[in-house]
Amino acid sequence: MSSLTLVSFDACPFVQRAAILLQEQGRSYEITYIDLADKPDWFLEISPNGKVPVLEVGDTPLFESAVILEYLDETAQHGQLLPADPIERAQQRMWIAYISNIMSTGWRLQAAKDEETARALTAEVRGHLQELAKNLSGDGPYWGGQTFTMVDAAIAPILQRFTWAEALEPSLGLFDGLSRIRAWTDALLARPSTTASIVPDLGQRSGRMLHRIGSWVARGVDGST
Ligand SMILES: N[C@@H](CCC(=O)N[C@@H](CS)C(=O)NCC(=O)O)C(=O)O
Repeated sequence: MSSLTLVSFDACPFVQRAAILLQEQGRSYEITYIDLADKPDWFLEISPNGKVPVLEVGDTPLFESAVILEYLDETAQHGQLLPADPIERAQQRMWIAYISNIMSTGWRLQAAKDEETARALTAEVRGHLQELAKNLSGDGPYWGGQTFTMVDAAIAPILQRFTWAEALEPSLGLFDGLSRIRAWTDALLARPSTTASIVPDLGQRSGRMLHRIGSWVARGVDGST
């Protein structure tokens, strides 16, 4: 089996998707952290978009988090997450693509520099969460019911960031009236794979980083440390 190295920026939710799946699979892997503000040449050679994550499988670099998730699933020793049925597989892929769009909107919300923009983006995010709620399995706590799925691995990082944003600015009401999404979030954040997929204190560190870039949501954070 080839060695696995995840090229990471510690605050990146797209990297975290891959880390969650690696943790769920119990696979051993290395992490190499890079500074996105000063990307090393070796990284730009293996990442055409200049983005993390990259998963190095031996000497072969793979980029795009959703593709990395599928590679990891296809090479799992046991317990593949994507279903065998082609329609069900396609459905999980389509919701993962939908969630990737929410991640982009979610980042713009966290980084928004004024209240009006932050609230408009919150409304947009909440619309997407309502759409997801309509499609959540009835018997929870996960996307498909009792069993953790690829969709769960793909969404946990952004739901975690929404809880951090909500803690910084409760008036956003990101989860208001969305009890099923909140219960799903709680179940995902309680999984050891989610805890192990990030560096300790990432919530506080993200708050400080957002403060330093002028985020309205994080305006009250002490960004000095
Ligand atoms: N579609 C990509 C998005 C990855 C992405 O946006 N990564 C960000 C960090 S969270 C990045 O590397 N940004 C660096 C840049 O754009 O210069 C994926 O799913 O892997």
